[in-house]
Amino acid sequence: MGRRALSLRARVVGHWFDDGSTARTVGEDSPRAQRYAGGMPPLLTAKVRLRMSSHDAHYAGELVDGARMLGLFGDLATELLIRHDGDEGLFRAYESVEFLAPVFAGDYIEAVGELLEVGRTSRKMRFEARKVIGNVREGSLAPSSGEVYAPPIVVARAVGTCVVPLALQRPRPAQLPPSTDGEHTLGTGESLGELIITAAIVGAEVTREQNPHVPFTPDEIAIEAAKCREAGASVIHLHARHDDGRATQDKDRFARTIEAIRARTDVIVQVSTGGAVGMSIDERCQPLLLRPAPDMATLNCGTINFGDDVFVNTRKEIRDVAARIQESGAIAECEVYEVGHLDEALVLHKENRLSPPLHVQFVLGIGGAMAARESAVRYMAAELMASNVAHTWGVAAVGRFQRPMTELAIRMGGHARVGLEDNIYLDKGVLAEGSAPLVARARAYADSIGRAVASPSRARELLGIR
Ligand code: KMH
Ligand code: ZN
Repeated sequence: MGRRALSLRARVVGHWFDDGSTARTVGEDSPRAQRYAGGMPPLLTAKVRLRMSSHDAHYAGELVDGARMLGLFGDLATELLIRHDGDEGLFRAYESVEFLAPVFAGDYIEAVGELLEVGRTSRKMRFEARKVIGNVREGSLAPSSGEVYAPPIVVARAVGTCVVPLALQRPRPAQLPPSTDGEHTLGTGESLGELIITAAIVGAEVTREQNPHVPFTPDEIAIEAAKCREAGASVIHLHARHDDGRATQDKDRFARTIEAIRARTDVIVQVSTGGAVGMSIDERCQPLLLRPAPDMATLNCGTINFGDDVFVNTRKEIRDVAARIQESGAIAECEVYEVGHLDEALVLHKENRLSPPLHVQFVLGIGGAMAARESAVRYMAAELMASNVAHTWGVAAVGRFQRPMTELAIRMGGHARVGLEDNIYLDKGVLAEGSAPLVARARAYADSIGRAVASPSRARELLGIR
């Protein structure tokens, strides 16, 4: 990179993309600006590391030209597009390019690309190239002497947009058609109240073979929780795992995991009392023995076929768990896998077994239970409204239904749960790199319809957590 490259700073303002959206220079507080500035987690990442050779040197003193860094960014963009769309796509435009430090032959360059936003055909990305190792280049030292830069030296940054024509994009599952009943319409986000995003980051069933980003240890879980908080989540739905990934409801393991989360972030912690299929009620309820009690706990409101297993919650057991939740001081969230479970939740409320307001999670798409269907969500939301019970409701849909059902709930005024517990894919054939990208996408959808996202402290108020 020479003097010419160092002086190059390109900025394009008001550029139109294929999908009709505008890439603008934006206010520093907007979600878009935060995302560019590194404040929000990316949807996908790619990385290359390589050594600049004398073939790369272009200017005097073995300086490498800035275009070489742009070449790396182009390779990263291509990888991100192949991962996301199954096609190499095309680089359309750079919105900003900054060359920040010289690169010489012999330098080791690590370049990172991050997919930030996905439009109909446009893909917005951020890039950074860092020098991690270089030659010392001091006359008094041997020409072969080198050094490790800790921290690495940022040599170039850029933000740009690529396009993948619709016909070349990997086929995606059809989205739900927009509602036609006029009861809830798009574009009224401001009137829908704040959105509480719950991140289900661990689960009991999902394995690292299915998605290598599932966190197991307390630290891994806490790091992921903090990323999800940064992306817009205010509640973490929490399971615990042994180091080898086995599901556990062990009280001490939950204590260590919650302690690690608390050390990193201020999210609301909602412990699972469902655990894994086959666990006894005593085993499942161990996290409720913790003091101070967890903020929230799930209350599974009925028995279902759970894929090939049976997830047993008899009426007696449901009341037993409800009593343990009340005794602990945690706030219950009723997990509703079938329409009849909603009636059970309302009965539990009537029996004064739950601290008001009533919180209901519609769990959709479990094999053998209620499918992920818009009509089911509308029916249950309407039933809750008709009950005249103070309540909140949210949707947790599994697999490919997570995205359309999340978006449905967001535009209907409900809340939403996303994360690897329920869905391991960001898109068809594209594994999510943790739960944070799924949270970021839900938040981006809320932003797009003007619905605000609740902070943990605001979510505490909405959920009645003291
Ligand atoms: N793992 C499922 C069998 C909950 O967290 O309360 C139960 C579950 C529900 O995940
Ligand atoms: Zn769970």
